[in-house]
Amino acid sequence: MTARFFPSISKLTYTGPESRDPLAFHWYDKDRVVLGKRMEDHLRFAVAYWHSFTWPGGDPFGGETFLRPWMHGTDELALARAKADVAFELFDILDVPFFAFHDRDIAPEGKTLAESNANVRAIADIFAKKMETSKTKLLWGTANLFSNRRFMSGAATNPDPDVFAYSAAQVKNVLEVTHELGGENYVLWGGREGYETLLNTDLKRELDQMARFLNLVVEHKHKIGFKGTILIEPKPQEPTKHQYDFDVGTVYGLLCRAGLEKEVKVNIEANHATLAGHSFEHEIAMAAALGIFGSIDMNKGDAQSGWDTDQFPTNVEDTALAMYEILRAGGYTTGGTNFDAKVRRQSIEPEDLVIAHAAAMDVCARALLIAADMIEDGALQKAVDERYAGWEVPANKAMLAADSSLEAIAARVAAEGLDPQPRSGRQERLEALVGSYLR
Ligand SMILES: [Mn+2]
Repeated sequence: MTARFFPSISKLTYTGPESRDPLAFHWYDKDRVVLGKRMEDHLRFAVAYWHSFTWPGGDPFGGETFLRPWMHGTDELALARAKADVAFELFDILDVPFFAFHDRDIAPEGKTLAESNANVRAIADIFAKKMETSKTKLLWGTANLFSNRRFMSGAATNPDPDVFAYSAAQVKNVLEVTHELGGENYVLWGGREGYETLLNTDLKRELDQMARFLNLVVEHKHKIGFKGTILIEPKPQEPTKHQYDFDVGTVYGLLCRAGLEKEVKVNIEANHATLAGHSFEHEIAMAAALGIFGSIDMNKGDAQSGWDTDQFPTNVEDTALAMYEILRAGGYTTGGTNFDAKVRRQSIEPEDLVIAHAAAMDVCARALLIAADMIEDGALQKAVDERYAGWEVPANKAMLAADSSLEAIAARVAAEGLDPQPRSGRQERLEALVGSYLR
């Protein structure tokens, strides 16, 4: 194959909102300062290796449509090297600061785990060399503990202890590779950490296995001096019928049970949030409230489909509400905006990959500007502050203090003759206010 997969496309630049060139940015102006920070530093975009370079365009009714040249040949490592060339070519065209990968995305599985791990290291060495001259850094690495049939009953939660051991050894390798590449996070997605039927499942035992596995990962992180964040990516189901990392609230419960609520954060995916029956902004706000907000996978589902369609974001209002919650949470620390999204199966041209990312970056940038307006104007926050203003009164604050009691509160209600009067939640007024920032 040729060295360049996108021969006619050069690095995209900001041309302003008036231009209609699909191979340019109209809102993403990386050096523009928003709330005291460059747009690029706010958004911290990442390209996902899996969807962009490894997924062949199949669906349950038909196979490959993309026919990527690096997916056809006999020398698997040579193909993996060619794929790495294409990946860094796209990173450069998009001018993105980050990328993210699973071990199996970047290198072929060998006959043994040792061979597989060596393949991952070989490609990681190529990444390291490329990263010396590329601006693109590693947002996170992760181990694929779900594709191979050995993981069909789970990884850490498998009834077979040999699979637990195999998974631990695989994670050790990818965590170390992520550390060596300067990765800012390490992600655990438990796609098969769950069950199909309770009839064959010891739920408590599996939760105990999962808790110990998480602790093993955190202990090793500290042992090797990895300063990045360990992230869990919640998802309610698909592939398993029920997943233990159902949503942010459930993950927080798992973390508390494992004693890791101060060690591990969440990587929240928009489509996973909606599959769990939540809005994306709900999951972000919940994670922030619980002190475990880490990073996001920015994609969306299809409103008419009940599965994970992993589409690039196109809805500015929805994205603005998510960005508003990210800004309210103080923005990212080690996290970023990872496009865990894929082009549609019929979008077979190389150009489609570039345009999908560029348009999504624009949606996020525009959403960031709107969210920044909401923050700067302060009217939304003011309405919330006013709604809870009663809690600033010392006698009311005292009810939440450790020395309060039902007796004392009841005595005060009697003494003051309290008779609470309902007040409007003003939802439509606030929704109209949100609409005003979209103008
Ligand atoms: Mn994801």
